[in-house]
Amino acid sequence: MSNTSDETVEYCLCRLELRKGWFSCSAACALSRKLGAPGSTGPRRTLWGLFFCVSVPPLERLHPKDCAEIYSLGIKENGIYTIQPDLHGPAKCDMEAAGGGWTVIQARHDGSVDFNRTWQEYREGFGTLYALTSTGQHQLRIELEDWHHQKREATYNNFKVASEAQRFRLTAREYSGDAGNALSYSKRYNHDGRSFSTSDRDNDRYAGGNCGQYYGAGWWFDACLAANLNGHYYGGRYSGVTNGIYWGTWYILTDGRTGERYSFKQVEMKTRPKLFPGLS
Ligand SMILES: [Ca+2]
Repeated sequence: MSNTSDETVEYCLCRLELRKGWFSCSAACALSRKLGAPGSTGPRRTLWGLFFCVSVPPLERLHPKDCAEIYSLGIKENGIYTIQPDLHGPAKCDMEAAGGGWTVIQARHDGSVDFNRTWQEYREGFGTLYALTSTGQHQLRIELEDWHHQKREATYNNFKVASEAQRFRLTAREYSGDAGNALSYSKRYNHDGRSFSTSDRDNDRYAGGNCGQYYGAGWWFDACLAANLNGHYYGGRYSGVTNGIYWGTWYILTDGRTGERYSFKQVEMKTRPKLFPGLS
């Protein structure tokens, strides 16, 4: 196979607009090529979504490695794209926030997905997360929204998720933002540098039990938490164990009268390379 520098290949990317379920992007692209002339560049709207066909030099991979690479190819529309490594389905790309190029790695918009999963279930997604952040330096952006349309964010300029051999240890340093640094709240409540724990795998620093089991979530528990974005999805206020979607530096207060706590309406966690070319 020749691989000269002036050779280009067509790269077919698609933004999926179907609301229900995942859709195979590569299958849609193949079908689109079969049915119509693929020669055009730029967005093409079809029955299945919006397609972008761009000509680029041959890549080492079949697909872009993350949303930042898609952005650097000139595709700057929010959407769901195929990336490699795949996140067990296409990835959601945020091409707008703080310069764009973000690969969404976790999202809570309703209670439809249960985050109280086993170690075995989490490891599948974490393999991808490790691959996304293992080479080069990466940023983490966390966006929180409450039930009154208030939004805040936390950005970590040094973000990494380690391999399974290192129990998917979290690195989240160099904070900036307006939501507060709940991942490094105090010496005892410090999620930075912690291993991941699930209800069936206790890697936390709480000697008296398993935080993952107590709070019913997989998370980088310490002893136990100042933040937990994988907590139970509540419709706002709740009482009892602090097992909701929690960010202790924003809405840390418990209502003294009712004992109620606050859970968030929406959360997104996203990552991109620190040296992102889209940043001016
Ligand atoms: Ca423990």
